Amino acid sequence: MCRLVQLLSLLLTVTVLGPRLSADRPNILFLFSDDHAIKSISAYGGPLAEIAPTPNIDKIARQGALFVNSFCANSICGPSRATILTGKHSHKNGFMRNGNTFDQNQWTVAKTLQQGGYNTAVIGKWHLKTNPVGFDHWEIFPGQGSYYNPVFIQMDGTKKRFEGYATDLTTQKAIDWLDQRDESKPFFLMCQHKAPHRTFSPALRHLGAFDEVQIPEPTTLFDDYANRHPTLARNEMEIDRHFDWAYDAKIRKDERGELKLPKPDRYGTPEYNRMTAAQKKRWDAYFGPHNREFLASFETGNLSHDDIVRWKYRRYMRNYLSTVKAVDESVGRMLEYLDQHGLADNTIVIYSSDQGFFLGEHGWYDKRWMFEESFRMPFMIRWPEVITAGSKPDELIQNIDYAPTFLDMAGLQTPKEVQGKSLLPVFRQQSDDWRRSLYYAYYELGEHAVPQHFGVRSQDHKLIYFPQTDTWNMFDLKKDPGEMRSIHADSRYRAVREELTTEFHRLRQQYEAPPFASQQR
Ligand code: SGN
Ligand code: CA
Repeated sequence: MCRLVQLLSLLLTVTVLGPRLSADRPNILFLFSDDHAIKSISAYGGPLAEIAPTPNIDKIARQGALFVNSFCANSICGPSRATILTGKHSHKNGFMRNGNTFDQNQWTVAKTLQQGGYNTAVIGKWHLKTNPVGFDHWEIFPGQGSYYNPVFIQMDGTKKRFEGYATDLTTQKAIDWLDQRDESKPFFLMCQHKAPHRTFSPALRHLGAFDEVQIPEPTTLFDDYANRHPTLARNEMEIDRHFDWAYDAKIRKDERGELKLPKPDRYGTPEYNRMTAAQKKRWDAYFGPHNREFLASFETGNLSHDDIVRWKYRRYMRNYLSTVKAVDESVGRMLEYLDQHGLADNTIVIYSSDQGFFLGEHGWYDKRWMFEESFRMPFMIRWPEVITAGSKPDELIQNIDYAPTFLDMAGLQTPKEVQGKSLLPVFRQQSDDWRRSLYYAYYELGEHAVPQHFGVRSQDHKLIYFPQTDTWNMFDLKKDPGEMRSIHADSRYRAVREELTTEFHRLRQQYEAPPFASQQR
């Protein structure tokens, strides 16, 4: 009976209202950042909720849905972006590691949106080596891009350097494109920031924004890496052992006189070197006195090893949160633009980031791991017509789902080969048969010394396989949310282990994952 009513109402919609005119279809504004950990977004709650500078990003969550179980398929930049464009896991779209080259001949969501009548654009960080295809307009950073006075590649292939701060320039270019877009069509705009990626360089106006703020330390800042895979202890992403003094902590060699700081000090100061004399002056006016104060106390010899780690953690977080502040201001400007131009009702707004990031958990910065902090992606979406404001769906979603969702929202067909699922049933709270587990694959071989690993995550547990050593870790996410103890060998978890192992192999088959051996090169 219920089905009959649904069918009749569908028929009525199609016959009476006709297919939606292209100009009526919703615009899609995809606001995206690089390495934005959910912990640094107030709406996600947690220990930094009080200090995270995200009123505008939070607004999207408040007026739409905040996905509390959103994950990536491969926690690294290029692969996450390739997955978003193709709706497929890395082994299917061919972009498995940052060093790969995106095959722009393959199907992408942008191509179908463009062919389906959308005016399409991407501005900011792209990081896929080949130039964008499927976009009427694009203007992208080469590679990682820079925070200060960045270069943007133009559509004719030339490179232009613009004075200013990358987050602000990306926003302005997105707004300029909106101003001159083809208004007879709905738009799809990807506004993609460099921030808050390393080297965590704040805008000049935000220097010092967190000086008076108490930043809580994660309980695992001094993790000893016991009870888990041995490579955790061999990582190269520790605030203690790998956070560079000049590059990351912003104490240049020329500021130190004769003083020798403990290692590491491998890189220079590329962002500082890009600055104009006026920019350097303001930068130095802030960092100079703080650096002198730290160096003076270091010179006394009274700072313990842990004191120094804590100082570096605070410096890291102040800079990271300051770069987030500029991203949030950008989101605010974009939302304001929609309001001022009468676009807010018919524009779907999404905020996301290519993966998560460690903010001192396990003593780390960076990402790559299938651990929660780097595996999770922020995902929130505002769509007044369809999504209940303030909802917090807990379905397990992944970046393979973005492309089919965009197409479904636009009323366009998703090709069969796409591996993700449209989120529309979740938006409509009709997702009874939603997936119960996620597949993860990380293929890089060296940077930050994170090993290749593959895994499955259910609502409550996580199983990780390390092919190079043929070993496993497993975590009880409810009892051990910090993932500090592998329970893979614990006999009390035998049933869960068997179930998850079966699920892991089932997912690998479903997604047609290649054998591990072929990925070892
Ligand atoms: C750069 C960073 C790394 C970072 C990778 C990947 N070093 O190589 O710390 O892990 O990018 O980041 S840096 O010296 O260039 O900052 S990603 O977001 O592009 O995947
Ligand atoms: Ca990234």
